[in-house]
Amino acid sequence: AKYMIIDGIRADFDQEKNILQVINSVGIHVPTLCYYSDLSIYGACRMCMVEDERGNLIASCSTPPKDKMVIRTNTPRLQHHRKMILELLLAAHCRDCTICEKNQTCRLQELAGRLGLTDVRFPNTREAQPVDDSSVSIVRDPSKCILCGDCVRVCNEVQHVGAIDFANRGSSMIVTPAFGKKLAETNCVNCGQCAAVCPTAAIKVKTNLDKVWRQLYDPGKRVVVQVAPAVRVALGEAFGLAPGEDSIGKIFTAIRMLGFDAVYDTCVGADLTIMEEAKELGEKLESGDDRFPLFTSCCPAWIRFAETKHPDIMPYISSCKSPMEMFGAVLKEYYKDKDKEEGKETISMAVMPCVAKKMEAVREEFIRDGVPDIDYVITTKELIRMIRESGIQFDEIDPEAPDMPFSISSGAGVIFGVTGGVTEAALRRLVQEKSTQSLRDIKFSGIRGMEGVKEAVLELNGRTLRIGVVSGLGNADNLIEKIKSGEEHFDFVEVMACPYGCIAGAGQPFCHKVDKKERMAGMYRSDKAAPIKRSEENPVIYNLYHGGLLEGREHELLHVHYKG
Ligand code: HC0
Ligand code: SF4
Repeated sequence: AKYMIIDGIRADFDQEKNILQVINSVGIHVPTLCYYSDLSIYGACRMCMVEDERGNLIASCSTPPKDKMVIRTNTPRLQHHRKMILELLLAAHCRDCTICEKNQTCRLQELAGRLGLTDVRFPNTREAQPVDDSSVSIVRDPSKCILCGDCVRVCNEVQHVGAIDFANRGSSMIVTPAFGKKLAETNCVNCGQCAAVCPTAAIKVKTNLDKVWRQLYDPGKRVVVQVAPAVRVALGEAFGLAPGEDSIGKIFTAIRMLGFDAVYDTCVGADLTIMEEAKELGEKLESGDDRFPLFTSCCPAWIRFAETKHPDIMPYISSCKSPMEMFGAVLKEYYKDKDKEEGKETISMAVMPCVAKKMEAVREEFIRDGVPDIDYVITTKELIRMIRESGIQFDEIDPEAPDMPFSISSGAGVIFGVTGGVTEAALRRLVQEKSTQSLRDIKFSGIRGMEGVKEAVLELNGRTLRIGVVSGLGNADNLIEKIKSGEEHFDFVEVMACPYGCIAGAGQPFCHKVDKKERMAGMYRSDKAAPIKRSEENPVIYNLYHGGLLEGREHELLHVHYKG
């Protein structure tokens, strides 16, 4: 085996792409700011320097390991070097840490603490920069940017959007949309992945917590809230639970303690989506029109991406609203008469792992008679802030159930939150043979797993179905090009804008790939524990369609025609 000697410790290596990964494997975490293992290596921050036998300084993130290499990670020179870089960065950085949203989660702040910095010996070189809050999802504050470039790379390489880039040279270099535009004037799809990788608060998620608190304290308002599938496996991380541990019951309890009037699970909306989307797929397969597949429609960043980059495929995107919007419409209808009787106004909120949902909620297509079906979207992280602020001890509270009459959802609804989940849920609905074996066949067809592109061929009701599952818009972009060129052919394609799906949405607490894997496993565990596996077996859904408020109103309440 190949090996390196790191601070006197022998470290075997094999597939590791760079020295940094080998160092990690022996339990040493070299400080880094611009290294994010899912992206290409940029090597901008020079923080991860190590020293070789001859005293050369090497950037460990961008140097491949060599057999029998000897390096040291902690020497007087390295210590001096790291402190100096950090001081230079801090000299050019706004230092209002105590009132910064990233306080205690900022990686720059963390490093300053870790290296014991107590002084910055350089004059402040920061130029005041205007804040860009034009987007409904994202706020850019260039005065907090350390030019690590992670946002630029995620937007270009992973998402194929390219809404932001470096501009200018030398000391006036900044990250900005082209031609000094505001973010809202670009083709940004509001996926928030730039904010998810930003180590500081230079790109952050826009918050509307002030307004949410005001609604909660207003006696004239009935504030109801739905919680998205993927929130359950990530929120607990902020309170010491392991990634992937399902804390949905505690989340319901905490939400009630915060003063919300009713709490629901978006998985009910997902069950509704499956009813409509599976029907649409069935009809499409019948029709014989198979030039393009049916694309899923539940991810709003994907919809934006299709509108801006592939408008010609819009007719092939499912007409189903997302689960959040379906459920939002149902809830507004459900409370209509009650509101009149009680002289109240129902405010419909959603807790989402996603920041594009903030944009979806304000789209004109989801505003009926001047009233939006979803009034406010907050992220998992914003709910964490509310819980912290109110002093609720999340680890100590007991789990509760969601409110009647929408208190039951299926396992199919839960797995919407991982890549491949929507497809699996739809197939469970479509397959005629409702057996444990058919559940298993679908599970092992190739649609599960962490890969950004998955393809599956499945026998369904006597015909062969070709399925594509992609997460990350760059993967979607490549797949669409292949479909257009005739190189690939599918009947159904699921797209989620965030790599791995909603579990890794930009509204979730920051985590690395290993933890995302845990979150994914947690979603499948929750499905396994669910007494109902298929959307059509959910009695709540049955009641809504049969003599319930959806009867004859499916088209109006559950479908959408995007105006582009
Ligand atoms: Fe998702 Fe959804 S699964 S997009 O990833 O479809 O945000 O969790 O809520 O709407 O259900 C996000 C997660 C949702 C929606 C659902 C879908
Ligand atoms: Fe790019 Fe997504 Fe950030 Fe918009 S939100 S700038 S599309 S990474």
